[in-house]
Formats: sequence, structure tokens, C-alpha cells
Amino acid sequence: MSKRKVMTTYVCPDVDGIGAMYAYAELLRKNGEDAGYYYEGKLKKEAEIILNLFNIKLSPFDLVEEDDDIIMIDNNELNFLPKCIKKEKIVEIIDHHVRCNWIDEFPNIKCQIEFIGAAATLVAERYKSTGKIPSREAAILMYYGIISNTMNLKIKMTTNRDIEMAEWLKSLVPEINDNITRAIFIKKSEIGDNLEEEMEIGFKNRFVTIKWSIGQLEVANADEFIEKYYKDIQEIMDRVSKENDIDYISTNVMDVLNGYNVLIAGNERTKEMIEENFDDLRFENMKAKSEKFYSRKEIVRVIAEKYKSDK
Ligand SMILES: [Mn+2]
Repeated sequence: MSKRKVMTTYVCPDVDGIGAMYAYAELLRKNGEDAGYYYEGKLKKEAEIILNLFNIKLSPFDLVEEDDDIIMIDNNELNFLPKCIKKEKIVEIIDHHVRCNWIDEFPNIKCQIEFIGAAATLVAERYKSTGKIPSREAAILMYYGIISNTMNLKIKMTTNRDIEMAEWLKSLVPEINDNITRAIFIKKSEIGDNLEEEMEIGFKNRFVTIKWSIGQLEVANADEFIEKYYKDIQEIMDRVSKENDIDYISTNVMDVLNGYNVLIAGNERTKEMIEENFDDLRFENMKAKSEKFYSRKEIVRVIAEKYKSDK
């Protein structure tokens, strides 16, 4: 008998992680396999908004069993996984983040890592190419996985494949429309008490030789938001960099409605390092505005290329 397949992703997943896991488990079940998903931590706010809005209930496995085959989705960094996941049990990876070197030691893992807007795009393509139609829930979650990760198909790393899959998924679900999408973006940008949690900045990136971390905030009006929270953002970066021994720290504020980003540097050396690596990011009072709509992933990719570690 074939083993149970368990999708999992980083702790505290976003709607792309959830959508890709949900949909891929469903696709495997359509193919007669025993499959489901498991995650730990609180879902990202936007994922909660979407689940509530469309009245979708998740039913993850309660726990991972010794014998389960693990499929890693929307993540290939072992440190971000729930602690109960053993790397020896991983049989497949579907992701769109920078590829970690540990995978080299496991040549049997079926691995699809592509630099594309969303992991959900990769799963949607597997439906489309095999002529399978996702359920309403899987289609909604994949659609918003793509919309969320590409900031409504606007960021630089959005590919035609993301656009095509988003269009296809949208055509399957009449409830999806642009007004709902706009409402989701506005609602998710109401950040107040949980600024630090939303920034996701409390850890060092491990695949580079420098001590660096970058946070991200996705808001409805970046300029206004920064005016209101600039001091708080700087205080958080200052404390987090001391607590975690981080040298280079910054926060990328993305304006999801108007399509630009503002990178805030936490100190002088970060500002200099970013200017050295990005021709079009120039700081004024620790802030660099760009019409290119850089996402954190794209910034991380440039930095990872430059300061590669062998680990
Ligand atoms: Mn993703």
C-alpha cells in the first residue's frame, strides 16, 4: 500500500502556502492517493480574511505520523518547517523561493522550484495539464495565493504563467471579482497592534554569509502608512537587530493598491549595501522609493546571489 502523503509548509503560512497545500492534496486524492495537509502556527491575516469571506473551512491533519511521506510546499528551507518534520521523510518539493543547498544531498526528492509569482501557480498548472478541475475552495485558495504573492499580478516577478493560471481559476469561480479583491487588500492593510508580527523580521536569513534580515509590510497606502508608523518600524528593527545579532536590517513596504514599494533601512550600513546592489534604489532619510514594485523575494534573491554561502 502506498503511504499517506502530507503536504506541509513554513510555520504561520500565508494564503499561497495554504492554497497550494490544500489544492495539491485535493489533486492527489483525485488521483486515488491518501493525501492531506498539516501546518503549525497562526495563519497570516490575509489568509484568515479570505477563509472567512468565502466561508472556507480548513481540515488539516492533527499530526504527522512516523510513516508519512512529506511534501514541502511554498518553502524549501528546513528551519521554517514545523519541528516534527524530518528531512529524511521529504519526498517532494514544490516551491518558488531561493533553493537551499541541503536538497543536493537528497537526489531522490522530486523537486520543482521555479522563480515564479506563486507556488499556487505551479499547483494550478498540474490541474490544468492533467485536465482536472479544482473544487470551488481549492480554486479560490489558489487564486488568492497567486493574487497575494504577486500583489494582484503587479510585482516584477509576476510571470505570464501566473497571469494565465489566475485567469483560469477566476473563470471557474463566479464569486471572485475585482471589488472583493480590493476589499481584501484594504482589510489586510489595517495593521496596528501586530506590526512586528506582520513585518516577519525576527530571524536571520541563513543562506548568506552576512547577518541580514528583511521584513515586509503590504499596505493600501504606503506613504501614509510610513508617515504614521515610521518610528515604530525603526524601533522594531533596532531591537530585533540587537536581539538577534543582525548587521543588515530593512523593511520593505509595498503599496498593494498603487503598485510601488518603499524600502526602509534600519541603519547606515544597510543603506550603503542596498545602494551598492540595486542601481535604482536610492535612499533619502533612510527611505528608498521604487516604482518597480520590488517584493522581498526579489531583493532576497539579489542578496543571496551576491553573498552566497556554501552551506
Ligand atoms: Mn509563496
